[in-house]
Amino acid sequence: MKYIVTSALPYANGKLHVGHVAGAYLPADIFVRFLRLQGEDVIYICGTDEHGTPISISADREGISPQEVVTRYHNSIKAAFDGIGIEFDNFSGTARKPHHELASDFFIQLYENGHIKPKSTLQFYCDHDKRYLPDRYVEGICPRCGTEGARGDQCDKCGQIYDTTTLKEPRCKICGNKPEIRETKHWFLQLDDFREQLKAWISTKDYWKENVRNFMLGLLEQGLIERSITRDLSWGVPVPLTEAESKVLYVWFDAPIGYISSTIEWAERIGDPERWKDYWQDKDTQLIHFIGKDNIIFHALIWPAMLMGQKTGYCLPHDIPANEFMNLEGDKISTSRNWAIWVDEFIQDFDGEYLRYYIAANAPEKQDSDFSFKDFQARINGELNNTLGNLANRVFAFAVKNFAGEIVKTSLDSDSKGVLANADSLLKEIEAGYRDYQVKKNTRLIIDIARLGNRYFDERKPWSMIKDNPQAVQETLYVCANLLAKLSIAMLPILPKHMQKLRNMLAQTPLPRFNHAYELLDNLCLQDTKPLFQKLEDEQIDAQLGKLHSMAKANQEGDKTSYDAVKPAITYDDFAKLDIRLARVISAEAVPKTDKLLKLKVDLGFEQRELVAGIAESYKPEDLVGRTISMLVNLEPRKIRGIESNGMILAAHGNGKIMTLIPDGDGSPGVVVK
Ligand code: B3M
Ligand code: ZN
Repeated sequence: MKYIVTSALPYANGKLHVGHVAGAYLPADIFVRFLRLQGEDVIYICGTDEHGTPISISADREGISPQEVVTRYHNSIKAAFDGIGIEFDNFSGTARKPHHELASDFFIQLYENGHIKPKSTLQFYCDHDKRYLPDRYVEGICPRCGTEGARGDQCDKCGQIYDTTTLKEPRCKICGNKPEIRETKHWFLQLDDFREQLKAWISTKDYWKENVRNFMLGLLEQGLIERSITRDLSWGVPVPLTEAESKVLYVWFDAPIGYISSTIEWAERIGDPERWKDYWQDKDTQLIHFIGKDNIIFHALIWPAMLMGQKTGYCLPHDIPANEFMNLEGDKISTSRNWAIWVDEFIQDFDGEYLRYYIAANAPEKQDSDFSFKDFQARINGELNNTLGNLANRVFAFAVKNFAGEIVKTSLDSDSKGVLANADSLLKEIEAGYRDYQVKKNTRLIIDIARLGNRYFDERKPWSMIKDNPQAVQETLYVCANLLAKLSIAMLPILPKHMQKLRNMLAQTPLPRFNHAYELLDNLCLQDTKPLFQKLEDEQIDAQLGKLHSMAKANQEGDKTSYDAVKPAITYDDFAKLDIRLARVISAEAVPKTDKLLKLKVDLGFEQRELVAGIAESYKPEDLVGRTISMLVNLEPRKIRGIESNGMILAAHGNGKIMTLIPDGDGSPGVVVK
């Protein structure tokens, strides 16, 4: 049997946080490690999702190319995965050429089979920027709740989704002008063509998790509407049709194809370019997609339809174990509110495997779960240190002190036999649990093996027998060392690094099979024994909680600046291109119908200028008149709300306030700042 295991491709538009890890990555990594222990033929595939409007918007905002945004986050995400031992066979990215080629091919095959059709639609068009504006490029007042700053297709405040053209007072996010509504053409995937095939396919999936299966049955019941799969953007996979100039494929159309293109990249990298076909083009391959619950529709409906519509025979998803969400300290994780634990920061302060353990023990498999720092501390200390670590420490210390680390086979009394048999029946349950993605239950069962060992050790009181009955002590150590060997295999998928260390201390082979856990090790000589885990102190946990709350608070007050990623280095020549000077404000007035904008007239000594500045929330017009401020004077003119703006005021944005930068002394207008 061959397996392709995938995890949802993370957007290359932000860093990795614990919610991502809990949803799609750790459960998959654990599953893959388990399959390897079973000797299965498995590849684990992922990569970054590098298209979509948010990435182009980030790039526009920072004044860099989308590729630069993508490279920055691809590297950051990959480093975070490395730090917590998530090991893919290949980690690619969807902006790469082979992916573009395969995605175009997918489109063409569906198109030629009549499953993609064009249709006229109404869309915003900015006459100033001469372009159609995809949903997120438009901002206005929510037609449902009246909130300012609502996105083109969805309001963050009330969560409603609406037709873009119903947005009130729409503005182009690039230039601020009012866009017009124009007719344009887009291409739609005819999902209904696949209805019967999908129904038949789903009917064979009675083993799917309930959340996924019910969701799908509901959708099929409602009927399948066609889905627009093209967008007016320049960043993405160009639509491979001559009449679709300046349009790209919708990010959710090309992203899942990334699972295949990343496998192709893998095959090339291992020097066997056709090898990917052995997996993807074999109908019996078990293709398993690990995702978060918000991605179900794309993986269980649209993606299978896309695969069904290809001439190339690809395997279809065998299972889609979608997880629920992990909250944080009782609240939904939110990157915009900075309410998140970022993996790169976490692994600066803690061992990455502590995160694996806590998330595994608390996995949001059937319902949302919660990450709480106090609970994290309690579990690491209580379960890893005081239970598992304690069993290893006391057994190893005793064996080293009294028998120079030699543990030999002895005859077993009925208690000893009973303990070992109990452990084996737990192992059976654990083995079945891994097959069934039950990481949370397994974590508990493995710790139960350690509990069994501690109880047995306590009851046998080896410290009171060592003088009179060393044979009985040998037996106790033999049983406990074997329990440790068993759990070193059972826990290997969850804590690979620590269990490897434990196995080294037990002088065991690096990569066992799960089956070996049922066998007894007859003789062993302990090596280099050391404590496995470290306790987490209250101060460490308090510091994390303090940081979490202060970051969220700073964010709420508008002080995002200090947490923005530092931009890439520039040369002195780049800097020298900026002409920054002092300017004196001659007059100031509010721009009608806005809260944020002031129209200023300034004196630069050599000339006077008019410009629009977004500082009205912190300054009244009369406060500014007569002040000397600093200004970028060679920014190309821009039209803002119909007013030509010739320059930009420099101001710091922090703690919810805007603070213009003023000279420390009497500077006359026109003086250069450098
Ligand atoms: N990029 C991740 C998300 O929705 C999205 C997954 C793509 S999987 C093909 O958070
Ligand atoms: Zn515009």
